[in-house]
Amino acid sequence: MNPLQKLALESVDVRACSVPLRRPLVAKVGHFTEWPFILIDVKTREGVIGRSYLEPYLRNAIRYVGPAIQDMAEAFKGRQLAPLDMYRDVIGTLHLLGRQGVSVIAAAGLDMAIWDALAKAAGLPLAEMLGGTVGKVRTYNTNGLWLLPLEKLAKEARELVDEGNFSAIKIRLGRPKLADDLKALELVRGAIGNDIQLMCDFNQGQTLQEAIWRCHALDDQGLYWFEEPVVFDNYAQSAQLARELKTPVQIGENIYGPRSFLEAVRAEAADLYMPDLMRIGGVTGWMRAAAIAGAAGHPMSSHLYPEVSAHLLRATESADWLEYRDWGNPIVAQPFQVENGQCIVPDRPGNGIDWNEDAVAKYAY
Ligand code: SMN
Ligand code: MG
Repeated sequence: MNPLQKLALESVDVRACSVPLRRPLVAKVGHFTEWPFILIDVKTREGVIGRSYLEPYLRNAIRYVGPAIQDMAEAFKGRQLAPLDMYRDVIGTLHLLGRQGVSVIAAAGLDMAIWDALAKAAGLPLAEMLGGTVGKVRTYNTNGLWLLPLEKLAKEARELVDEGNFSAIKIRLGRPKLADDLKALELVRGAIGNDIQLMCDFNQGQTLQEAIWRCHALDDQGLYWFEEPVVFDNYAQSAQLARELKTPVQIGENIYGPRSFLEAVRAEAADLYMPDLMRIGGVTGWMRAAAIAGAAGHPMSSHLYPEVSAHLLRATESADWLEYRDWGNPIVAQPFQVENGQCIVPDRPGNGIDWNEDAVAKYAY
């Protein structure tokens, strides 16, 4: 198409499906045997379709996120597709909906799909549209090592490394007994050796008292980072841990929007940050957070959303690690490839997401 042609928003299709998990998730945030997705197709008058998905954790989220997306799209019907304008108008003026929660989630989904449409219309991969290049992004495997019975850990740890010749994997910690966390680490290290980086995630499952006690006890285990040791929005507590501990503290997946992100950085709540596209506000929210993290000198990793996050990490000043999870692979037509622990950002226009419609129909609800 003519690259100078502008796009106008026509309508949005929002669908839900839920994909069975190869390895059920067992974490402090919940137990999941399947993973719900909200699929978004932004249709333009010019015929270009922008695609994105959300991972809302809860099956029922479609009931409230779906209408919020439709309402926002309705407000933009016929207008020029422009994510910054959309973000300003939606986040900035829909005061009743606020700058957190469902409104940001809905805006984020729409934002990612709009950026996809624009990049497609320009004939550029999203990374290039943002001024970067396509290429490789280092990635760690997060596809397992949940709060499982200890005897299952060694085999699964080895599998996780071998699935993509990964150089880093993540384990969830915070078992009732500290001795069991230590045993878990011993078993995993025994299976993968000392050359693989091992991130760990507490999923906010500790009080400050427990976190001080447990994280100090784990501080010499060579863990690559301590993720969300305490509730995510108590920046003062998180900052205390980041100051006290040798192991870097990582937070970010629950932070809503760049303004809250700036508050976390100002509070020195963590050493490392890993925004989640659904909560940080899509591509627009990510790029604003990335400017803050880059200027403040904090490495920035991603949370879920491997396809869009991979493009963004190619355009992020302090880009660190992509979190790789394959739970969405069945519903995307061309899942991203991982080679030697590196994700390959595909050299095709847009964010690279297209639906495997047969699978979407199979898992629709
Ligand atoms: C996580 C992600 C998705 C579901 C549960 C837990 C985890 C992560 O916090 O960082 O991968
Ligand atoms: Mg986490």
